[in-house]
Amino acid sequence: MTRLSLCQFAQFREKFVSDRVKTNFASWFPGHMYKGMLQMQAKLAVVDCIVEIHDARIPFSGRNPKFYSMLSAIKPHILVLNKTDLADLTQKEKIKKHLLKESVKEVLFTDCKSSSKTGVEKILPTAIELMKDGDFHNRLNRNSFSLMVIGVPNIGKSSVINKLRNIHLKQGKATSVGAVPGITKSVLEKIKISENPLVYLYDTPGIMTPSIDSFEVGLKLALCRTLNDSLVGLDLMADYLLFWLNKHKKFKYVNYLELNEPLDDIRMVLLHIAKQFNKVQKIKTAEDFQDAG
Ligand SMILES: Nc1nc2c(ncn2[C@@H]2O[C@H](COP(=O)(O)OP(=O)(O)OP(=O)(O)O)[C@@H](O)[C@H]2O)c(=O)[nH]1
Ligand SMILES: [Mg+2]
Repeated sequence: MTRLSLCQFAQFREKFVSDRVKTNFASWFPGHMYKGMLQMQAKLAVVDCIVEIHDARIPFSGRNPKFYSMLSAIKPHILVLNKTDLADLTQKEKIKKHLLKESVKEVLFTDCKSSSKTGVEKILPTAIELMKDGDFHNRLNRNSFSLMVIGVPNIGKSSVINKLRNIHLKQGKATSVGAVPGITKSVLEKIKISENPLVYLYDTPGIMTPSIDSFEVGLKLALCRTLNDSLVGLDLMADYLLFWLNKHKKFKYVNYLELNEPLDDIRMVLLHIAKQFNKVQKIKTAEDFQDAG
């Protein structure tokens, strides 16, 4: 039987159960996030449009509800789903339709790792178009207008800003990017991203939703690296990923890890990987000690 047919017949867990279901994801709300939220609210008066960045792999999970209630309810709000290079977007139109039902006025898809078609080039024209619906003409009479980029940690906010600056001003990095959550720690001074019209942008710290009420949402956020791994535990994250891949019939991992068949027990997968990389350690059992004695 081929690997593919084994995938079709395999039986998997229907529910994800863990004895660590009480993991307190909400405990990761460091002081800089609280301070950042206050700074963002204080800047609202001078902001014309909110650009919320989120991870395209989890379009329906983990967005911070405080963003809609406190920030976007009074300003036009664009949702940018970033990291599309890592996401399955076969249902793109469906995702968009669903998200447009909320307070969001437009949904865009971006990939900051790509050097050509990134989608980032659509952000500024979309923001300008949205302003036209409001008192845009009054705004145009002003010297400049400002956008604020918001989102949960490590989602690519600073990367999008640097791309925007590169596209519209042909200038280099203006704000720091890093692979771990919590790189941007405060609302930064305005960064120029376009000359004509004159547009500035505020980068903000990633603000985690203060209460992650669902265990699975917490695990999804952790797998997208918006939470620190140490808070959740790598073994738990790996187990949930395996459960999710099997549940959604995504079996590429079988070939990738050179397994003979899909597995539902993370310990078997980890054992296989350990053997593959020769990361096994011999340990003495009680019997070995008896033999030696
Ligand atoms: N694969 C992929 N990685 C991306 C993309 N955009 C950003 N990244 C990576 O994601 C990580 C976080 O990027 P940042 O721009 O620092 O994210 P941030 O939201 O500003 O993070 P904080 O300031 O910590 O909240 C970095 O390692 C980036 O290189 C993307 O479109 N695709
Ligand atoms: Mg940042």
